[in-house]
Amino acid sequence: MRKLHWVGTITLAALVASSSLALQGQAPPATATSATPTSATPTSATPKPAQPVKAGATAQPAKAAATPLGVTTDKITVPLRFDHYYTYEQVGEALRVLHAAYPQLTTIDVVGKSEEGRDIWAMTVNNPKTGAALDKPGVYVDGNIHGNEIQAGEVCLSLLNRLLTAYGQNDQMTKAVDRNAFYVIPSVNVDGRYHFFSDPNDPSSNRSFRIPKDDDRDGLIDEDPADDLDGDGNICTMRRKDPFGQYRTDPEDPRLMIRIKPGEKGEWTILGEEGIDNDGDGRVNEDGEGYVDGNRNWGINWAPPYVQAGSGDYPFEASGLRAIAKYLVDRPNIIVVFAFHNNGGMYLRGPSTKAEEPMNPADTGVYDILGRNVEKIVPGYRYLVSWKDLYPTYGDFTDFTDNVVGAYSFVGELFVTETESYRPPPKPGAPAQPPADVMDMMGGNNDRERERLKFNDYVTQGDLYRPWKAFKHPQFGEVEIGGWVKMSSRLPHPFMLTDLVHRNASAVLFAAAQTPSVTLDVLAPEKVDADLYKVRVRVVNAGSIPSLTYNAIQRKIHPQDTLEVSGAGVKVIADGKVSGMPIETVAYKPYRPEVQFLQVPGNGKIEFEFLVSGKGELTVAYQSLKAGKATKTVALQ
Ligand SMILES: [Ca+2]
Ligand SMILES: [Ca+2]
Ligand SMILES: [Ca+2]
Ligand SMILES: [Ca+2]
Ligand SMILES: [Zn+2]
Repeated sequence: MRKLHWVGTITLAALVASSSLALQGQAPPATATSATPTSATPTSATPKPAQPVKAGATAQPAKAAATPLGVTTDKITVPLRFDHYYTYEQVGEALRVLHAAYPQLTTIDVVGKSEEGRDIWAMTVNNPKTGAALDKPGVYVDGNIHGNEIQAGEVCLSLLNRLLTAYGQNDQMTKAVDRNAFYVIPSVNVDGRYHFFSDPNDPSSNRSFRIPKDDDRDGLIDEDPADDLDGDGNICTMRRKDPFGQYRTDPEDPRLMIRIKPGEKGEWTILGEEGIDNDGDGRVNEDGEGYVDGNRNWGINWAPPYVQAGSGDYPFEASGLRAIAKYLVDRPNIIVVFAFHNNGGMYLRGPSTKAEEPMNPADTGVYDILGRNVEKIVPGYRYLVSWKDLYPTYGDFTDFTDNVVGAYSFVGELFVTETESYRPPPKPGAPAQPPADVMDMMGGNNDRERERLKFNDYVTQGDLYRPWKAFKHPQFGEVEIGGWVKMSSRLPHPFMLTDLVHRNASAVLFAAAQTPSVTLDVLAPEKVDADLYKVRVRVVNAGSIPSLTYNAIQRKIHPQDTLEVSGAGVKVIADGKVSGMPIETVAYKPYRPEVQFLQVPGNGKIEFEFLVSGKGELTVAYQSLKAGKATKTVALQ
């Protein structure tokens, strides 16, 4: 999710618990110093401020947390498996084993370093035998800019795994590897990925880049994160028996609570997320890790934190984002971008703010081709417009890739909790309902929660939910701790992961297949006079995506494609673009007739007529930043 902690699992309890605690962090475990497989010493680690802890407010020493659900210690081998999640180190290992298996088709780059000194890896898939990567339409895919949104990384790995393991076996994959350059960064927020696995978390915490911020403006930095009091590796919810509380036990499922109506007797007070008041300021868990949101910190259309929380003190404050920005502008062939997040089942396109409307309608048409097909590739996911259908955002990634990289850009919000359980189809004629999660948030009824608990009980055999358990809290006394575990709610249970990653990687593969595929036709020169020839050149694009976005042309982001006619014994007298049907006209170009500037529309063509004098060989060369090159030679005789 891009902004709200719109947890699919939101219970009323969790909603209340998190509403005042939008920016959560974790207590760093004693062993949380970063260890990277390739760099022994974190170079630019930001020192963690001392945690001021008042006497009597020490969290219970957490016992070693169990391995998170879906994490394996098995050796990573090719083909990659997607019945488990990959820790930060395992993402690196997965890239290394893919590279070892397909050294001729892959390269691994360290794009940059994170705040804690971890490597940010990119894998390029390109077949050098069919040309240099920069000469092919580039497809960029990343994930996990939000530290907790880990399955985005598995989608990236799944894409790589599919392209490589099916190369030479499956015609579409062979064509994709031969025709496109794929640039894949499975984890953008590498510190976030590391800490999500290693630290206690809830499904929505640990999103931030590791840039300490004083969220509550008390002069201390990250001084009061959530605390894993029972040491189970999860940050759950705390509640206390209270006859004056605002909640009572849900009679249909005693694990759930219902807000009391006026006149009803209360039974529970919800104390919020698991933790203590570390700094003794009377508030619990009010200043956790960060908060700098990587998807609000890009150097375009940026707004400061008083406009939009988490945007950082200045654009590109996060070192990883600076590195990735450079990586992208160094690869101007990129024309398609997918950035994966969780959750909600959405493919969002820009613009990110209303002020950027209207989008060029020709670009909208291209997005519609991609988006409407992606909806069919990933059932239940919706193709939406970012600012209008969700909310406006400033300084976000796809605004950067739309307007600086000149790429058709999507945010993929992975996973819909509704896929976990069966819902009867609506009765014919019944009014359309918002998604069940939204209904629960609005209406505070527990229907959806009960469904999810059944899924937990009968399909995951209890993996996803911790039943309430008594705990002696140093500040609140007798409390209970329970609720959804960190590997729930926004992440599919591992048994559902294979399907999710394959379908969403297929969305990328569909878009890749639509990238411009430009060919040149030089029709036979027509002799119009002694030594004077009419040469008709047709540039055809078999992809749905044009050779340059209309936005890029409008904003002059990139040079347009060129079509150049040359030859030792020839001189171009005039040339012009052919238009009009059925009667054609040629609009002659006043200067430098030997070169034309153009864009080749998707599923379309563009034609030029050159008037050439002389004899001998004539070469027509097409060159595009994003659609590659093509050359044809004809003889004038
Ligand atoms: Ca603070
Ligand atoms: Ca816990
Ligand atoms: Ca506090
Ligand atoms: Ca705390
Ligand atoms: Zn996100």
